Amino acid sequence: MGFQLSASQLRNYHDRGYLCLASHFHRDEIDLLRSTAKEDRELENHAFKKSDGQGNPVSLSVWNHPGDDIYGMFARCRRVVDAAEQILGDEPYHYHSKMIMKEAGIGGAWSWHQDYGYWYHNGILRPQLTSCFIAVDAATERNGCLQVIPESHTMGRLEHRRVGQQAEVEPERMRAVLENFRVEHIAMRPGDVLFFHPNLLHCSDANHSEAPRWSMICCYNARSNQPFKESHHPSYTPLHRVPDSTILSLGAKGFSRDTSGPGWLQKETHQDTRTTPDRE
Ligand SMILES: O=C(O)CCC(=O)C(=O)O
Repeated sequence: MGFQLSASQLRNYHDRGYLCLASHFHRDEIDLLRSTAKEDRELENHAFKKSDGQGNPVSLSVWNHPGDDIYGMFARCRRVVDAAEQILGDEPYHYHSKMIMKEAGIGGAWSWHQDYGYWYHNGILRPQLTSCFIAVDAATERNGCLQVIPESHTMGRLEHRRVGQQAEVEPERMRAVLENFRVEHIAMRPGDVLFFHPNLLHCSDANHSEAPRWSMICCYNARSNQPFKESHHPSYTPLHRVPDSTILSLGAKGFSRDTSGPGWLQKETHQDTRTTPDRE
């Protein structure tokens, strides 16, 4: 194994439902991802907007398979995949990645939710997945950093309902959670990462600042937890890990125009499962 979390880091993840790793990516690596992504017309062409129910759009691109581009190097590098393997206690496979483009002044909010609130509907039996949130831009309270409720993953999967074009935890329960648990704002510098459990409650505010807040989130499922039915995200597909050094040696390679592509998700597909109440 090329990268190892310490026993106390793993314990923190399992106890609190998340783990922050400061400067997990070096400055030149994250600068390369940022400059490539912000110039990448394919990434932009596949972006779709969802209303946040508060008057602002949430803009994101979602793809299923990591390729040989810079995004694939981040999603396949040992610093991420080996950590995911330790967290899951099983071989991880790539479930999907997304770029969240929370633009200055307009980027929308995300309501309180658990990712397993909707992945459950994709035929996944156990919450044995993990997400790696990579700060591409700095994330602060002002530009809508992620907020989490430590230990909320121990509540199990909660009921969700539709708000705008998103899913959120049913309000009566969410009010009780907020009265009894502490909210933590996860301020991050570019290159910091946050691994989090699929039942961890999280949300983020709209971006009312002048600073964009882009982030890339890579999600992994355990091989033994592959879905029992087909959905818009893949079942087990071997993940070819790359050495960390390939990020810089590859350079500024964005998405290609290849017709097969990385398995882009369309707005309709993504909305279907995430926001339709009777499928939540
Ligand atoms: O980027 C954010 O602020 C939240 C993203 C999120 O919650 C999600 O993709 O499930």
